[in-house]
Amino acid sequence: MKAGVTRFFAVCAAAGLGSVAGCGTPEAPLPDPLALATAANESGAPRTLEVTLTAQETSWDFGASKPSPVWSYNGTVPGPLLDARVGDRLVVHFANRLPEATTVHWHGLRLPNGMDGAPDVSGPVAAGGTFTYDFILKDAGLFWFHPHLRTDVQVERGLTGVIRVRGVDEPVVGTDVDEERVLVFDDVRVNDDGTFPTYLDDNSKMMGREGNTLLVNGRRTPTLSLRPGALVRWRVLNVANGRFFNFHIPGVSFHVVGSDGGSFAEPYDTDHLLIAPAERYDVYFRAPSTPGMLPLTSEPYDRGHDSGVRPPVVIAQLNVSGAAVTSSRPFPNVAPIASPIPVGAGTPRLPFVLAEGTDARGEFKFTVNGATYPNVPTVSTRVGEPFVLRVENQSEMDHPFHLHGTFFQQLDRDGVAIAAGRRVAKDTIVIPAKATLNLAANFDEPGMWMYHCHINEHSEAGMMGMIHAAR
Ligand SMILES: [Cu+2]
Repeated sequence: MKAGVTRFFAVCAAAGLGSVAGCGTPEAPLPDPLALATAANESGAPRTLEVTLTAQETSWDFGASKPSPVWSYNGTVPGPLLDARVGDRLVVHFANRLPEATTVHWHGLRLPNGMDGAPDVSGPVAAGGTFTYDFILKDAGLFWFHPHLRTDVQVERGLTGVIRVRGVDEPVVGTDVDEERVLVFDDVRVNDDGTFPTYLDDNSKMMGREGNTLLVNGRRTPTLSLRPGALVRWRVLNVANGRFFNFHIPGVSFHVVGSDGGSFAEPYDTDHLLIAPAERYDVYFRAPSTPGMLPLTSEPYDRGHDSGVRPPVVIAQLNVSGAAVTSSRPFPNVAPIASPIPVGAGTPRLPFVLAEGTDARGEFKFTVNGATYPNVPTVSTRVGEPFVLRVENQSEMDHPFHLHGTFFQQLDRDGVAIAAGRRVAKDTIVIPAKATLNLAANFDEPGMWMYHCHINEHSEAGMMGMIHAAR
């Protein structure tokens, strides 16, 4: 945007005079402050998205007295939205201009093992180094990318981005829904002068660091405009290190149609939507029919160690205004993407026990099967052969469990079966404190696939391991 245009928007937008006479031209609408950056497609080939992605130091305004020294992909927090269709080829020319090594992990995508960005599989990308990621987007859904090295620090500093892979029968804005947004929820902890604290307190080490600044698409407590009565689709993603969001809008019910890489055969309605770090949800709701301001809050949720004893926090304001929508579109029909993974008496069961404790020096440690990564014994399975991950959480707090390279489907919790219509292709799921979940999975690519808690402080403190999928 040119400087003159910027000044026009600054003056007229601040005065609330968007298009009022006397505020001059241009005719262009005000820029959407929540629009995600995009990356230019460098390919002319059909069904190919080819982009350059550069991890670099940038400054970004989180609302502190000074901008923060973030690490970003292509200069924005979050990084660019990569928009593609299922079956497309994605080529990413990655350059690391950070002062330390990193990788790019493509969270939730099924891809060849060497493209997964796991540093112990394909090696880190050194400071100043480059790597080209190149693979086919096999599944529709909302996915994301982030480093898989010093994840607690590198993700916190701003290295996140979104991949939206559209399916063949996606609802169309203007025909099936009135509007659609991709919303990236995050929190960062910044000092008054915008710098990042270097010291991590004990509570952050134990619970995962929660920030003092809540962000939607990189903006602090923004205002989102909605037309009265509009049918809205939100595709939401939580990229926070440790915070669980428990969304609530007064008087609004969320119609939940999908999560991670799948759709529910039986969508459900809820007025509270819990989303743990790294999860995604695909939800619809109808905006209130009367104009006004509504808060989007995160309501208390106890994820262990008395973490639910605190007031709600406001994440954003919803400004319901403008011409009312009278079309009263119904919620779209969404076909389930995944079919059930067959599980029988002979299906192999792989046990994973999650626990917390302290090491000999008194530091917190988070273990899988009694060990911390990289000392957790690798377990083995075979490509194309369904297996069941039996994940038992012996600790006093929830852990969002993430598996690379494929999806899983939750079969039960503590022996109580999940209804078939509520099984969905997930890559990240909350294992509640003291609970046991059975998850059916099946790799279609060979290799060493990581699994870990997606509270980044926990995976860095040991709650991580590998599954070997042999041919
Ligand atoms: Cu954890």
